[in-house]
Amino acid sequence: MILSREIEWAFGFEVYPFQVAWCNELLPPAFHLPLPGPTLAFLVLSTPAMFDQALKPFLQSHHLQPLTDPVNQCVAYHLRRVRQSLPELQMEVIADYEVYPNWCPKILAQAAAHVSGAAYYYQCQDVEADPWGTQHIAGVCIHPRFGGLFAIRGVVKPPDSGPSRAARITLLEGFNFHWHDWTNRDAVTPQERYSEEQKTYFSTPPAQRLALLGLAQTKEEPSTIFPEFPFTTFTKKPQIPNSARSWLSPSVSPPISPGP
Ligand code: B12
Repeated sequence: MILSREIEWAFGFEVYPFQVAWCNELLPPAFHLPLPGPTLAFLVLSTPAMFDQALKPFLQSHHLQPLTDPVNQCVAYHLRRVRQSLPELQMEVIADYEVYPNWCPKILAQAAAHVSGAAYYYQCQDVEADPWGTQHIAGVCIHPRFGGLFAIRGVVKPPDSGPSRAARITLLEGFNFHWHDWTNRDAVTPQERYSEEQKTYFSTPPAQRLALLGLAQTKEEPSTIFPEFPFTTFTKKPQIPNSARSWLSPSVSPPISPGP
């Protein structure tokens, strides 16, 4: 996941996907995330490493600018940086401290952490015959690796609208009717592409792929269960002819070919 790669490994954050409905189904409407149930959202939390990996460099690089709330400004800076580096995702962020005018939090961070699997939210209802009576007991999230040493920073969500109807039709028709020309694989600009060689391999019917690789084989009866994927058994030791040696030999790199 691009979002994780951008902020997790180098800066001490973790990112967990969840479906909005998982959270909203547990909450009264006042606390619902303002998104359709099927929307995919991401919970972002900071780990102990964030202090050294993100906050300290942030403080050093921003020493000339006014800092009123360093940690929140640092988190906002990193999420803004990710958003700018991935403009096509049009990400929106709801921070843990954001509230509506009536002071209701915009996200219930602990419930979102629980449903995303980031942390387990222990509440008084998890204690059988709880001993607190009417006293208010706040719940607490426990992270499987960091215990209580983490903080939930917010929820990242895609735009409410999503791709247009026309774009969805193009995508689905591309996959169903034009999959062989590979263009539908570029629905999002890929960061890495299949080489022409790899495309040739995956464009070849499975039954002919071993031959493409130059692996000698003798076909026995094809499977009648999946006739389009005939089952073959090796009866000879595979041999590598010259044509395939450059594909299979670790000492020879495959030729670099430009993307489509
Ligand atoms: C308001 C708030 C406070 C208030 C009130 C605290 C309270 N819990 O009542 C004050 C200012 C006192 C406070 C203090 C602290 N807070 Co505070 N606070 C928040 C905040 C902004 C909102 C919490 C809230 O209002 N919840 C509303 C109540 C009603 O929600 P609820 O109790 O979870 O009830 C819902 C669930 O039960 C749900 N539900 C029902 N059934 C089910 C079933 C399941 C399975 C699930 C998942 C849910 C669910 O429905 C209920 C709603 O109807 C959150 C951040 C956020 N955006 O969520 C941080 C947050 C809870 N606080 C946090 C922390 C760390 C603290 C402090 C330790 C800070 C400090 N260093 O002093 C102290 C601890 C004091 C304490 N004992 O709570 C962390 C908790 C982290 C964790 N590990 O759980 C949070 C998540 C902030 C963060 N960024 O990480 N806090």
